[in-house]
Amino acid sequence: MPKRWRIATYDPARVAALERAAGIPAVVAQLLLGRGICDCDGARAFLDAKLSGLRDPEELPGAVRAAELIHAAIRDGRRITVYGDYDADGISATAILLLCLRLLGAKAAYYIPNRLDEGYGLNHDALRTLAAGGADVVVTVDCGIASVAEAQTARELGLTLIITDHHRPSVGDSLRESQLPLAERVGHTALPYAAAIVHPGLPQSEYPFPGLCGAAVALKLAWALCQQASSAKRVGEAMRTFLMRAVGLAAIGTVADVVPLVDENRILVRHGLNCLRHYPTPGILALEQVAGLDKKPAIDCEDVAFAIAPRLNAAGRLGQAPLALELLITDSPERARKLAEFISGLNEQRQTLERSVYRAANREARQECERNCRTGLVLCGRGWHPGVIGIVAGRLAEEYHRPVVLISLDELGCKPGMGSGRSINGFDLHQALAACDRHLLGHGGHEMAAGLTIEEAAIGAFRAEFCAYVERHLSLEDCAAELFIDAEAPLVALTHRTVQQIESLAPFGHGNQRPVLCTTDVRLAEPPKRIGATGRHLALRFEQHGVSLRAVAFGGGDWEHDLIEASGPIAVAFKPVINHFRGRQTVEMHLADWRCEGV
Ligand SMILES: [Mn+2]
Repeated sequence: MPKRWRIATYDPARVAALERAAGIPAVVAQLLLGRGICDCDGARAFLDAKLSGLRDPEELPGAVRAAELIHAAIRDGRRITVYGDYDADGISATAILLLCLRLLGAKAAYYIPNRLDEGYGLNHDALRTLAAGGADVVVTVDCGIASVAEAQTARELGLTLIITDHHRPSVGDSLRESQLPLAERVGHTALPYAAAIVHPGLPQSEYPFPGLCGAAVALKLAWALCQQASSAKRVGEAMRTFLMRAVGLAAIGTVADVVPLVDENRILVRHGLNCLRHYPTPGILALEQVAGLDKKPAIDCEDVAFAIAPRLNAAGRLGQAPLALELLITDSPERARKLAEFISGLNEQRQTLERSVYRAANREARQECERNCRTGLVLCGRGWHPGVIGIVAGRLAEEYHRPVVLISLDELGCKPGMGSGRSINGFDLHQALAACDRHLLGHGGHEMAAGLTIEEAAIGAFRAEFCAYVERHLSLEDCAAELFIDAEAPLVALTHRTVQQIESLAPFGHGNQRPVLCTTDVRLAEPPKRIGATGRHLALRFEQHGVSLRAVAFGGGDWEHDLIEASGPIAVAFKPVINHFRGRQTVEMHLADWRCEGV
């Protein structure tokens, strides 16, 4: 299905004013205005993204109280366990807090639940195990805010519970009758009882930026701990080095959790990418080496998203998250190298599993879509590895542009099915599951991604209700994929200087996408050439009014035929990039889409 192009509108007078005031090229001014930055000061702050732009940790609700409680526990020699999560954000968050506690001389341990047999978040059995093992204080990272009943268990076990999280709390009305007295109600939400809750986005919170990931919340708490330990805003040298490492780890969590790269997240990632290079833990260094990143002059968001985070996640997906954590916190380069190699092996295993589930699920998806073109997909298969169904659901949601739920059925048919769903822009998956929850054993997540458990026998009824819900809430128009285009710009405008300025809007990612430009009246300067081992990509050269530029269409190999057939001028949508090759820098286009003109 062809994509609809949506070109951002703009006001030429405002573009001209910002162009003059900030001394930047018109297209850059237009890109900034499109990102809601209207004046010279805003443009400077955005382009500089200084580390000092991070808010003081004292401003984060709960951070001061949590830090005080933790310091008291350290002073009293009480044992602290950091309770984390098995994804890249949760592992990074656990590493940050654990390194900090050890630096402060705490008796600190960690616990990461097993994705395959415990699942996400606090659970009763784990808390009992921790209490029996002598833990006094449990500090959650990247989880816990929805664990109303589990917090009660912690209390009964005599544990001091400190929750740090960034997920949505439970809605009070969704709690079972028996749980209601256990929760503290704030408006419509129900919070677990805890000695402290550190969270950037609870209802009635005054914190200006709720978009922090779990690792960034952990970083703020660690920073508050360091400040209190130093009795000063400026911390000593060892703590400073630790905090720079922690900024690098927080950047991994931020990119991996796909939170919007604006405000504090943009600052964290911009500086964190540098910290990963200049203040690496032995584990980060080893990861960079196994992924071949050590040869690059700098680490960018794509390196984190496609090389570092998937390796950490692979460990969790295959039930080995503690190894990824050990990798991040070890002091030994030798052990780091071994762990990094082992985890890369797990990542290759994950890729193989993913391919096989993708093939099976895609076969089903194609048949379903032929039957009904405007509804969601609920697909299930026996033995699909539960650790990869989320990634495959994401790929299918993108390909078919509709919400997708994949359910892994137990090999023996005795345990309930485990499902994972991914959504598309404008469709709230969390709400959709809540609307069908009478068929589910449990579910959790947010707008774009969610998990569920379901009895096998209930899948048919769930599918019918879920698909009916999708049909009611998704128009035919929503089902057509859209391409957002930031601005029109002729090839002649793509000078080295301008494209370099566009690069300074980086780091790019969710919420701050690499700009897409378009232009018309373009012709092929030479026949396109398939490149890549299997000819998946296309190398091209475009020409417009005497200016010619090289372009690459990643995954666009199949366009070859149609592009040769297109006789007249075409319109192209593309991302301008600077290509570094053998010490030379050239402007290049990454082709996103194209169309014949006059149709
Ligand atoms: Mn997270």
